[in-house]
Amino acid sequence: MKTPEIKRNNFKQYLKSTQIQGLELPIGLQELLLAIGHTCSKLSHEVSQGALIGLLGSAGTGNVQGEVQQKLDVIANDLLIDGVKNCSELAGLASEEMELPLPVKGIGDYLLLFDPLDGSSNIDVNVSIGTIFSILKKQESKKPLQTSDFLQSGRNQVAAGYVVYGPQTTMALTLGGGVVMFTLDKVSGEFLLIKDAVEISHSTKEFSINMSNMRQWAEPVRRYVEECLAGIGGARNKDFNMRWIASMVADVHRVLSRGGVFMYPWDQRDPEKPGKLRLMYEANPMSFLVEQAGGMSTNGKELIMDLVPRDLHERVSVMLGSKEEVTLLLGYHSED
Ligand code: AHM
Ligand code: MG
Repeated sequence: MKTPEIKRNNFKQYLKSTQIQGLELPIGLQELLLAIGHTCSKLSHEVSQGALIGLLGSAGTGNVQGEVQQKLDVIANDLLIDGVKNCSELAGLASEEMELPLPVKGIGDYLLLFDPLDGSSNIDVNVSIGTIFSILKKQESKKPLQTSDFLQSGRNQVAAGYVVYGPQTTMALTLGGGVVMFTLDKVSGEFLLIKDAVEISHSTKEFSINMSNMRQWAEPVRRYVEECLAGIGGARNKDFNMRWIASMVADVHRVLSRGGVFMYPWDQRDPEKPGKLRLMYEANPMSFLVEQAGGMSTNGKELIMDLVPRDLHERVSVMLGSKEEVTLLLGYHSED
């Protein structure tokens, strides 16, 4: 069945027309966002070709986190660097795949952080994966770049988003005035606006967590999940559904699309680590999106966006999504 044709703004038109606090989006930021969009549309093509062009499997290298890199992790990282390095206001960038930041120009207004291909364990099994990005303002734009320039709280983000490579390639974006979504039209190669003012419902019946870690969780998380599992006969008085894609991008996309709560909490497998996910290029951008869509995001004690990072690759416990659930989780942690 053919649906009637709708005239949709493309990404460029959206960025040109949008205003933040009554001001046009700075040209340098528009340029950077368009470069990210353009690169992700190329990456979407590579991802969809997979084995046909020999892109599956391990790269035989490790990253700074001690994780095995997949070929596509490395390709995505290189593509992103190449795609943004000539942006006029980009001072530097940092990536999950690189130990140190790359001073692109060293000076300029913006800093880019990204996870080039999140959900690496899903690449070879043809399950959704994605790119996550966060843009910060460089505080002193004319001074040469230092790693410490990146260590700003998530509240300082001027833009954040992700691109999920699934049945459709969809981008979610916030510039601090709500959340919008675009889907890649693979014929024209353009991202077209599909949703404005995305909102996460305050209540939900869906939770998302890797249940195989249950015995390792802290008490408040165990209590929360046990109550969800108890369903209508338990303390929550309703039945819950569970989903776990193991790609944060795809799991958060579901939360933004139909509500829910996503958790990757601290656990005692490696008690010194605050969590698995990284604060600066995974948790912060996702928290910005979630808050802008009316949801909440916490590490159990504080809102993630309020945390002041000490390290580029710092890890954090994450619980985000529908307000009622995250509020409950915060309450359970405060009793602990
Ligand atoms: P990655 O950045 O190396 O892909 O790791 C992050 C991913 C998240 O996308 C996802 O939520 C989590 O790891 C899944 O972890 P697990 O395999 O422990 O369930
Ligand atoms: Mg990741």
